[in-house]
Amino acid sequence: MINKERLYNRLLELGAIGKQEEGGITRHSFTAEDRAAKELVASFMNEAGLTVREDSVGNLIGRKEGRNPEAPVVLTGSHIDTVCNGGIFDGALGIIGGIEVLQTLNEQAIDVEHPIEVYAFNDEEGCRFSFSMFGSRGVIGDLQQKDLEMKDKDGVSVAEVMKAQGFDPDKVSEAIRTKESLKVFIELHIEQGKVLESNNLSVGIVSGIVNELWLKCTVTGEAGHAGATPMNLRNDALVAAAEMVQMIEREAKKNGTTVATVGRLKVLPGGINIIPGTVEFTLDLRDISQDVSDQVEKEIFKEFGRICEERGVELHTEILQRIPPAPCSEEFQRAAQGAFHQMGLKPFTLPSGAGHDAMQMINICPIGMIFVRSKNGISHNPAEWSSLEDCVDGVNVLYHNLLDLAVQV
Ligand code: HGY
Ligand code: MN
Ligand code: MN
Repeated sequence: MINKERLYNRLLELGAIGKQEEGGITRHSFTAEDRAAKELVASFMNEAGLTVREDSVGNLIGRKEGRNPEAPVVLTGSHIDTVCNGGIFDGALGIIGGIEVLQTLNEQAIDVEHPIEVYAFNDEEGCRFSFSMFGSRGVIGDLQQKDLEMKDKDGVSVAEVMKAQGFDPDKVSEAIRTKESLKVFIELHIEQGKVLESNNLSVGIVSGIVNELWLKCTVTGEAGHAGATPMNLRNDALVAAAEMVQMIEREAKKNGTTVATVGRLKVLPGGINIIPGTVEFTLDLRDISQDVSDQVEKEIFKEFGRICEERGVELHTEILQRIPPAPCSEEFQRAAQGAFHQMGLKPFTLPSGAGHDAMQMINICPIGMIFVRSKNGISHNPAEWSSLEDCVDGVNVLYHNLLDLAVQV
């Protein structure tokens, strides 16, 4: 049904925005690259015959009208931003795939009862301001003053960059959608793991999304002279932090489902001949079970205390975000299985180890996710890749699902 060439060419065209010398693409929120990407996606939405608008938190939205404009809206889409030096499919596939479905429906002059909208969500990755899903949190009404005051590495706040791009931080609540106005949110996304590939499948149905706990940890020891301070008289913040990082890996490995990552670490003051006085690092902790995640978190904090005691350092932790796991609706999973059968594909269900805007949207409507195979399970890396055939399978499943949901009276 869909136009394969158009789908892939648009993915490649969007994937050319934010190209980095050292490889991959970087498109952070409220940057020139982000603006260029939105202009391009808006042009695709126009070509698809959709009405296009940008909401008060920077989400771009394309809408196909339904016979009943008051009927709850069927939503799809994903995020338009990327991590640093990321791949071209993460987020983009859900946007370009959603536009392709709506353009195909319009070209086939297929009328639907419910309006269908495709969102290009702003700032899902959280790479610029250290908390994620800004755009989808705006849609559910979860943005607070502290979020708008968060600063990037150059000390510029969310509110400041919003104003610089013509947004009014006092109007973020205008992006809110009500529960009554929505039917379901379905997100097409690459798997970013190896499960589909190891089962030799192109697409899968997501059962649920793991939780996400992001912490900022600051270890304070005592800066000192690297030459004149004997080893037994040191409170070296970096050696203490290093022991904490290894302990985090050890605790996460214990149960086989939890994942923990220290993605950022900063050593201060950072002189070759100075014993580090302060170390800042981040922790990203996830599990499909909130109870298991809570248990691992408790163990990690117990061990933090032991290490601080033994090494004479202090630890301050700041919760950057705490998002519960998000189950996908059973009804959607059954509907997706129907689409798989319709397409002669073997229905296969798997959890999502990655976080998605759907984790926010579950607060205002049921969610569903369709995964497309990732080559070697690689993502958040320039080598991220999905084949045209696999992307087409994913978009065709999305086509069946959106159509089934939108035609129901
Ligand atoms: O962090 C994640 O799981 C997603 O890529 N934002
Ligand atoms: Mn990502
Ligand atoms: Mn993503």
